[in-house]
Amino acid sequence: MSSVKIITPSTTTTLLTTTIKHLACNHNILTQFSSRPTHKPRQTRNLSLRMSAPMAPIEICVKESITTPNKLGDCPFTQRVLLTLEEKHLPYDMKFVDLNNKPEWFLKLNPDGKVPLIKLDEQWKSDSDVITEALEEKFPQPSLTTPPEKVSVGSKIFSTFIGFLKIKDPSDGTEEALLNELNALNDYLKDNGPFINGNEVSAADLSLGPKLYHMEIALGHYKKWLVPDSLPNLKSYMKSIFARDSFVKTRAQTEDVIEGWRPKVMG
Ligand SMILES: N[C@@H](CCC(=O)N[C@@H](CS)C(=O)NCC(=O)O)C(=O)O
Repeated sequence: MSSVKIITPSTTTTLLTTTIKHLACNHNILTQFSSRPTHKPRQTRNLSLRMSAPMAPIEICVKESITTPNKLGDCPFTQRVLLTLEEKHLPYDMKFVDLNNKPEWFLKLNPDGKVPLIKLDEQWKSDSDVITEALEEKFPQPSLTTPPEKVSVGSKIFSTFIGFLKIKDPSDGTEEALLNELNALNDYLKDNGPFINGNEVSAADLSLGPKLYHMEIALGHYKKWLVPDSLPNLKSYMKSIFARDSFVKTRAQTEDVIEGWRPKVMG
């Protein structure tokens, strides 16, 4: 704000407007305050500015790590919502929930007992589909909207991955089913990529990314299985999603992903 001290009256409005837009874009909330320059040139005295106040962090209940207390756990649906918050530059405050021993306070907020659970407009909302839509509506910038015709790209990968992970008989067709889905995604990305909606990341990537991360870790660990080199577009897609700052900040620890899937593999 020190720039206010040296500008002339004619440029004041433009500069302040620019500042206001920048701050509003960062924090989504505007409040009023009066400027108090340290030395007061005539033209800026009593100038009233609109400036952003820091936005209160959004409360979100997340799965707690099963290997490290007070750390984020291995829920791909939770990560999807955290990715959305990160990509929209929204502050948030995570409340860790031990899903093996759900606390009373959490069950009171959500009797279904599922995470993610988020507080928006004084209401607790569950389900990552509902939450990400509500976030898009309330905080439209930057837009993460995926066009409706692209929303279901890759949507069968998670269930076919789980099918393959659970199965004991290697020739039962579940690996083939997964490979078919991965091939289809690879072809789609080759023609339309690098992301599902082209050049920019969008909501569909933020949903699929955490699922592919679980697939890579769980199948690597339990089946010694890797995404084949014959799918280069998919491989570079995964690499670039996993390398995003938002992803690194919100990803589960490898050991949590492995432990999280153990009951399915053993069951
Ligand atoms: N459809 C839900 C799925 C959420 C979900 O299954 N969360 C799991 C953790 S990854 C959970 O809370 N499980 C606890 C339980 O079912 O008791 C969403 O998209 O948010």
